[in-house]
Amino acid sequence: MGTEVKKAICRWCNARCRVLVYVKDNHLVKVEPDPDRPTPTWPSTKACVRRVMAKEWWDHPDHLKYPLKRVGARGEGKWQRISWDQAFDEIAAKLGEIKEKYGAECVGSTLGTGRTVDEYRSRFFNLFGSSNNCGQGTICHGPRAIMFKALIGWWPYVGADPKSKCYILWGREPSHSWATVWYHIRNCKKEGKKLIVIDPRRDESASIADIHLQIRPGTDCALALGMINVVINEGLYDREFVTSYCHGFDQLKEHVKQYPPKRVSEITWIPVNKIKEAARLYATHKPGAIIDGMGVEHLENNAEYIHARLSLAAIVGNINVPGGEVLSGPHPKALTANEIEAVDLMPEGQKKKMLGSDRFRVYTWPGYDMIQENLKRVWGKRGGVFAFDCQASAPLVYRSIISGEPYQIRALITLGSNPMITQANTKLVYQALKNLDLYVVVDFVMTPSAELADYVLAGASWMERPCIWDGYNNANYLIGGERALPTSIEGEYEHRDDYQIWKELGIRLGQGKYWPWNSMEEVLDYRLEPMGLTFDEFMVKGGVDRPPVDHEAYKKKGFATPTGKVELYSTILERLGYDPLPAYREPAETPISQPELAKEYPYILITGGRHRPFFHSEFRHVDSLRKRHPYPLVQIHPETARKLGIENDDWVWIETPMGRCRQKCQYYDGLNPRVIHAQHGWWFPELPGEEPWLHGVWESNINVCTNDDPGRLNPLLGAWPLRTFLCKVYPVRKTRHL
Ligand SMILES: Nc1nc2c(c(=O)[nH]1)N[C@H]1C(S)=C(S)[C@@H](COP(=O)(O)OP(=O)(O)OC[C@H]3O[C@@H](n4cnc5c(=O)[nH]c(N)nc54)[C@H](O)[C@@H]3O)O[C@H]1N2
Ligand SMILES: Nc1nc2c(c(=O)[nH]1)N[C@H]1C(S)=C(S)[C@@H](COP(=O)(O)OP(=O)(O)OC[C@H]3O[C@@H](n4cnc5c(=O)[nH]c(N)nc54)[C@H](O)[C@@H]3O)O[C@H]1N2
Ligand code: SF4
Ligand SMILES: [Mo]
Repeated sequence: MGTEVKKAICRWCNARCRVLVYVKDNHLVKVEPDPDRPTPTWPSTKACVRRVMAKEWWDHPDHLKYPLKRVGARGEGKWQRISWDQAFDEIAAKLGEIKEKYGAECVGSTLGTGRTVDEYRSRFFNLFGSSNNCGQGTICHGPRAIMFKALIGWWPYVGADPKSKCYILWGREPSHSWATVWYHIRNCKKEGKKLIVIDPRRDESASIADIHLQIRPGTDCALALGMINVVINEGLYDREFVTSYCHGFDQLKEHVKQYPPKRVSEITWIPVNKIKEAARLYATHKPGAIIDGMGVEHLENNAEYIHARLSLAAIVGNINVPGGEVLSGPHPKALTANEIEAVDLMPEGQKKKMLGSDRFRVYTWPGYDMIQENLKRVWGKRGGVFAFDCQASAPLVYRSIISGEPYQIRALITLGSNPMITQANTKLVYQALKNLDLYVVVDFVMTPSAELADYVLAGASWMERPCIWDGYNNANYLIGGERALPTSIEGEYEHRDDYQIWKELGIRLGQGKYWPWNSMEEVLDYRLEPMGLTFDEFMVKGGVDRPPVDHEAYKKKGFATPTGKVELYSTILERLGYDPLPAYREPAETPISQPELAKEYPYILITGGRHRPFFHSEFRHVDSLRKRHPYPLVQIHPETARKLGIENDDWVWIETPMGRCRQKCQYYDGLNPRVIHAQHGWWFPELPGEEPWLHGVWESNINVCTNDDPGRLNPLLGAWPLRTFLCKVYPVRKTRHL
């Protein structure tokens, strides 16, 4: 066989570039940008160092080839190769036993940032009868997705639209996190469009912005309410849209009287005139789009911030106009991921057992049912992927494993996440994983989480599975990617794709009739059937389908909310027992809320601003990438650092009341001197895997310092904070290690 070229979609980061995978005799040669499907990712695909290292990643000795079973004690690092049949048989038997003895709810799963194919996970768990899936959706995109759906009846899967005249990057730094948006924003600036950046750091976006609001971490909700106050007081809102299409404007108007610019300035550290300037610029340069990110989703007050910022976008008239925030609805024909998740097969009684569904009612079953009913009425389909829009609250899941309260989760399956690094409060996660009866990890390499498992299964990467992508069923477009490489080659490696894994477990647990498709390609044929195409035909036609968006749809059908309007005053939140209007709350751990603690821990810690070339905890083992960024970095204002006797490049301890870890100091004057910014995602694959090392999980992993106390979780969502902690920093005494 000669060289074949497969049209795939890269899932090594969220850009999801369309790429060509060159394959010779079933083996990977290289990954190149796809010139026939270039927009909008072309520049970033071309420049991408991860794409270039594809072969190095694939051939790396750490790349798992076969399923492994633990033979020593948990965490001892002793493993035995087993067959997939043995793995599936034993795991399914154990899951069945737990279900029988304790109930299906005692089995859960952890999700990562959504680069896996989670509709099959959902299907498996819905059929199994457990809704205890938990993970990153609760703090990443999920908050915006569910709040938007509750308040406005769909989530605009916001990229960057060239028709916008003004952007707000709100807690989003695309120069590091989202190359395609960054490329686009820079072009827009050249065309004279306006840019407002709201970020405690002055990074690349802020340096080209018209206005940079250097906000005190954690106070964004107050700022959004203050901007609404200015827009209303100065009459800068869209009267027609507000009168005809918004519910609760008068209540909002009354409510924001509590947030005059002066008070908001005191809360946020932003000068009054800048708050006013930003509100005016945004309200008068239309259409405009707010592109918000993890700077705001990782806050205790995240749901309320989203509510406020959506209200701001609505009253100035930026909803559904071209270049604004556009609700596309689902793809009109193809079956969505949600339609094959089998959500309705989950028994009612089991739904209610989802951990957190009594306390965090928006992001769990009660809210899901209420919200989706409206989406179905207007769009004909539900929105989103269930596994992402409705999750158990992870901090409660880990606590249940340890305490047995309200019941004990006994088995977890981790597929596509690395909770020992990425979940808040690593010590708690560690205790929980150690306490499980069964822990299964599906991954590409031995991560610190995998080291604690009973079974580590060698997962198939995006190159080994086909896909269609529709923005987690939030967008109306489809892009397709072919399977480029076989999932196994006899004598070389044996991987399994997500579909095979969930299906094989499902079949062994009596779900056989629900898994009629033999391969992922067959499921995709089924999903594209309403378009009159097979998956192969779709790919031959280019693998992209972008139906037009009807910007006027809401005028005919109304918004998919109970009132049919944008709910500034939310009837859903009211029915769920929450404040129907968004209010600012001071985060639990700041110099204002905890002045005593601040004497010992005087600085505000923010974590996890993205850094290239890594993606969360991934790729630390890939030499060509690691050379570009060998160590974890903590950004400290030089004034602060000097006061503490810290030189640029010194190793320093970062300590919170939860714990400490060390990173290298990077002098950074783009921060307020009272704020410290530490990277996340760090472990050292080169250090031993067995305990106590676990590949250096305790060395530089900032989640040792983060706090997921249930009292701090967002009351609507159960989301945990990853930014805004009190900390101190001090030099590390020189050691031989590191
Ligand atoms: N302190 C702090 N913590 C954070 C953040 C922060 O800003 N600060 N950010 C949070 C956010 S937004 C997110 S999304 C999370 C990310 O959290 P995670 O998703 O847990 O992080 P990743 O490192 O991407 O972990 C993914 C793991 O899955 C594996 N993997 C990748 N693709 C596949 C696949 O296709 N199949 C299988 N089987 N495995 C795969 C990778 O090898 C890796 O080990 O981290 C969160 N954690
Ligand atoms: N290179 C790389 N790219 C990635 C990822 C990666 O791990 N590496 N992860 C991907 C994932 S899953 C996600 S979710 C996205 C996230 O990408 P982004 O949404 O851009 O998130 P971050 O870079 O974590 O944070 C954005 C900004 O928030 C600021 N910030 C911190 N605290 C606050 C606050 O209280 N208020 C405000 N307004 N801002 C604050 C930080 O200073 C930072 O500049 O990136 C994706 N892209
Ligand atoms: S890793 Fe590179 S090629 Fe892959 S999706 Fe991200 S930017 Fe695109
Ligand atoms: Mo994320």
